Amino acid sequence: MEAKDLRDEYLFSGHGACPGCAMPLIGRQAFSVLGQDTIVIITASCFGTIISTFYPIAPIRLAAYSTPFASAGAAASGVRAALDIAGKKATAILAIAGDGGTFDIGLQALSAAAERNDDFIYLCYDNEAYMNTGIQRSSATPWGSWTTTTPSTNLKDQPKKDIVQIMVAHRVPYVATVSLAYPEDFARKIKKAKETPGFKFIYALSPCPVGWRFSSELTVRLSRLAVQTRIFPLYEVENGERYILNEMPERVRVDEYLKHQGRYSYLREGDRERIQESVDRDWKRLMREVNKGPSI
Ligand SMILES: Cc1ncc(C[n+]2csc(CCOP(=O)(O)OP(=O)(O)O)c2C)c(N)n1
Ligand SMILES: [Mg+2]
Repeated sequence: MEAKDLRDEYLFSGHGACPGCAMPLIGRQAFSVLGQDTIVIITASCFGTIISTFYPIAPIRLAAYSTPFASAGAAASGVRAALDIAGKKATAILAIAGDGGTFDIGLQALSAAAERNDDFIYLCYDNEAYMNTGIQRSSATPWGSWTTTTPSTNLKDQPKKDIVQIMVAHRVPYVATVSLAYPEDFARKIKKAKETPGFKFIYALSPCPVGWRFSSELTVRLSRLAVQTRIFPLYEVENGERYILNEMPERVRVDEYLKHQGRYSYLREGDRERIQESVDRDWKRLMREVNKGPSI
């Protein structure tokens, strides 16, 4: 494979992410598609603490703006308004937040920006817990999973919040799921988001070896297994109604994904079947939307 031109790279080594962390790879991929004329908005999170504010090192070669935990959506809206007044409409804005900063504390600022259809890309990398502060459960943590606040005696007993449906319900121009294991699909969606005016929500699963308790060389494999098991389907939704499936997964059993992760090692008898049934139900619901087509 031809070596990549370093002029297309905007995230370099020198940051403090753990070995096998998906998050810097997700950021790097998005940055390289968006290019130099981009401002990155970053909240408190592993991305914020370990990559963008790792004083005195600055591994991101783009203008970056750090904002408090709850406010990625509001900060990006403000930067957009300022750039528009300055006549810089072509400058892309990428807000990056984790699942805690998106599903939980940042939800109102995100919803408000989506409702206004403000012109920027919001990228949520979902490692399914508050990792930066020590693996606390979030509303993105899956049912049956271990975290430090859902110990083995009291595993998470609520289903994961469906953030994609929440964003689709805002009827924004573009919502898409992306995976590290499908880099061409990922790059195409970032490019499409850049070219689509208005609000765009990009949602990436971000395997975390420390919090999920798996061996650090398995990051891309788990990203792929999440798609193949239908736990994390790859799809796009245009204007809140047109669903497009990008990858038809072969339906690998969910256990192939669960078995590599220590956070699932406390599952009880029947729990794996319960997870499989829930994934099958969600998949059917998604297929109904995909097959419906846009309502005219
Ligand atoms: C208002 C507020 N509450 C709590 C914190 C502490 N804090 C910093 S990062 C973080 C976890 C972020 O979780 P998530 O958004 O999922 O990103 P991750 O750390 O998993 O990458 C928390 C709770 C904070 N910075 N501000
Ligand atoms: Mg998180």
